[in-house]
Amino acid sequence: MTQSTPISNRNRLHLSSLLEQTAATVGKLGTEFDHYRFKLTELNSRYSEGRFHLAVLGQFKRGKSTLLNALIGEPILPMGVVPVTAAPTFIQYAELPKITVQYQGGQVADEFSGVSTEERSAYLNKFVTEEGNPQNRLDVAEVQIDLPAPILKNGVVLIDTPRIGSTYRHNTLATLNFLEQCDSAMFLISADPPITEVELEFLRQVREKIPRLFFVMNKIDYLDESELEQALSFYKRVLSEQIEWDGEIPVFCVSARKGLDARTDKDLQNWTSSGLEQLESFLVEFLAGEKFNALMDAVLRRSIDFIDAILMEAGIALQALQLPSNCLKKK
Ligand SMILES: Nc1nc2c(ncn2[C@@H]2O[C@H](COP(=O)(O)OP(=O)(O)O)[C@@H](O)[C@H]2O)c(=O)[nH]1
Ligand SMILES: [Mg+2]
Repeated sequence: MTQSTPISNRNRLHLSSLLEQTAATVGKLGTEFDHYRFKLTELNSRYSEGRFHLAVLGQFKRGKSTLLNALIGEPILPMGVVPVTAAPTFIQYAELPKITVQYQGGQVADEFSGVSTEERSAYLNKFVTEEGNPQNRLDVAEVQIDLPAPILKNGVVLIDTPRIGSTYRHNTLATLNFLEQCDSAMFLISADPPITEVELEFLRQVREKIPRLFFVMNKIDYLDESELEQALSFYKRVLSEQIEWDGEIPVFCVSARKGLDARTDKDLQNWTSSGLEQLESFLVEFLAGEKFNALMDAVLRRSIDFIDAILMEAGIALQALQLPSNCLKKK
C-alpha cells in the first residue's frame, strides 16, 4: 500500500456537500429511488464522522472471531461456534461498553451493557449463534458492539462477518450489500488447510468490491518453520496468479489463538511471537496515516457505483416513458 497525498479539509467538506446535493437530487426522482438516497445519505454521514469500515473476511472456522477478540483485547465474540446468519457485527469505540442488536425491518433495537466481558459475551451468544438463535428466529439484521478498546480509538470500525464467504454461492444479495459497506478488509485464511477453490472464488469477488485489502494466514502454530515458509510461498504464488496485484503481496502470519491467550495473560513475548504485535502495529500505522485517504477513496468509489446504477435505472424509466402508449401495451 502506498502513501498518498493528504486530503485538505476543504476537499473533504466539498465531497460531503456533493454527496448531500446528489442525495437531494435523487430524492426528486421518485420513491423507487429512495434506497439509493438512503445509501448515499448513510455513506455521507459515515464519511463526515470518519468511521472507517475494516472487515475480517474468510470462510467459517478460519479464526476471524478469535483474531478480532485478540485485537480488541477481550474475548467477547463467540468462537468455534456455528454462526447463525450473514448478520455482521460492527465493533466501534465508546467509553462505555454496550451491545445493540438491530432487527430486520427496522424494529426497535435491544441494548445491553453488562458488567463484565463474560456477561456481554453470553448476551451476544443469544443472538449470533445457531445455538442461541436457531435459524435466526429472532430476525437479527446486525449487531453493534461499543468498546473502549485502544485499537478502535481513531474511528476504525472492525467488522466480524459470520457466514459471509462461507457458502459456495457467494454472489448473494446479502454478501454484495455487505461488501459494499467495507472500505478495507483483512482476508483470513488458515495455514492448515491451504487456500481452497471456494476461498479463491470469494476472494475474486472481494477484490472487485473492496479497495484496500491485505492478507492474514492464521493458525501458524500448526506448522514448523520450514512448513510455514512453504505454505507462505505457496499462498503468495496462488495469490499472484489469481488476482491482479502491483508489487509485494502483504501477508501477515499469525496465531490468533496464541495472541488471544497472550493478551489475556499480558504475556508480551507470546504476543510478539503470535505475529499479532506486527499486525497490530501495521493496523495502527495504516489507520493513523492513511485512514482519511482510504475512506475518501472508498466513498468516492461507492458513490460512483451508486450514481452509475441510478443513471442506468433512470435511463430505462425514461425510455419506457418515451415509448408510444400502443407500443408499451404490446410490450
Ligand atoms: N490452532 C489454532 N486454532 C485457532 C486459531 N485461531 C482460531 N482457532 C480455532 O479455530 C476455531 C474457529 O475459530 P473462530 O474464531 O470461531 O473462527 P471463525 O468462524 O472464522 O470466526 C476455534 O476453535 C478456534 O479456537 C489459531 O491461531 N490456532
Ligand atoms: Mg466467527
